Amino acid sequence: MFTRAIVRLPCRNLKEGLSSADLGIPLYEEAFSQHGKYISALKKLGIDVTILDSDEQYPDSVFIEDAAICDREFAVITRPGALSRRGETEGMKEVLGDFFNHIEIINQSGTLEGGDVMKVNDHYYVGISARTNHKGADQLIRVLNDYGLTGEKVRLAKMLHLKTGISYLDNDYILVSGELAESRQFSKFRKIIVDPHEAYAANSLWINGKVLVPEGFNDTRRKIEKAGFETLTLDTSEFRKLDGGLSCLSLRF
Ligand code: CIR
Repeated sequence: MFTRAIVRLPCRNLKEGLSSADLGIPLYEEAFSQHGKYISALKKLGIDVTILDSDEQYPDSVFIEDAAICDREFAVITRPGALSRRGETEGMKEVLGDFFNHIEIINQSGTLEGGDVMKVNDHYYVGISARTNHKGADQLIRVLNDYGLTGEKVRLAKMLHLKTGISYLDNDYILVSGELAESRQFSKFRKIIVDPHEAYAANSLWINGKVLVPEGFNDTRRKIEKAGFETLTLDTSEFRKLDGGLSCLSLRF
């Protein structure tokens, strides 16, 4: 169960964010409204949401998930692999200091983005991607070990982040697409396979018994419901234009 989340408001400069989506330029007003509905949904699920001011310096800063990893006892400040995003972690120490006594840091020359980090019970999967390198992943796994947790690396060929293609729901279910669907590393899980035409919905978000699913991906939503989960849909179309999904928009703990 999660009790808290931290989000950062989208900035007007959002249109300058990194993208490979080819879905057009995100509209600030629309993005702001979608973000507001995301916050409301979290609150309805019992989450106490801390809302950080927007940061015009960093167009992608709304995707706050990439700037930190939050566990129960400790948080880790990442070191984004995307140079335009590296400064997003400035100030995170103060923000996280309100909630955590232990704050760890990923150091040079490791890189790590939170989108590459998926927790399943006491074990973490860490994607090796264009954004997260072996040194960053190894540093994180050492930190996890220090706190009695474990981690393993997952090599990614095409995906932006690990959680672009996989989400752990609950009860041993993973939602998975593309290159990860056949991976032996996830063979022990019960799988909900996301069809290629709905690949974006592989980034769905389990929160306190419900699964948030991006709007417009009905095949995937139905599959999740068939597996016994209640769903709630949210429009994230403006964030999708920047390759961002539901998990990217918050830190949850
Ligand atoms: C980026 O390319 O870094 C952003 N435009 C999207 C980040 C999405 N974050 C995530 O999947 N955790």
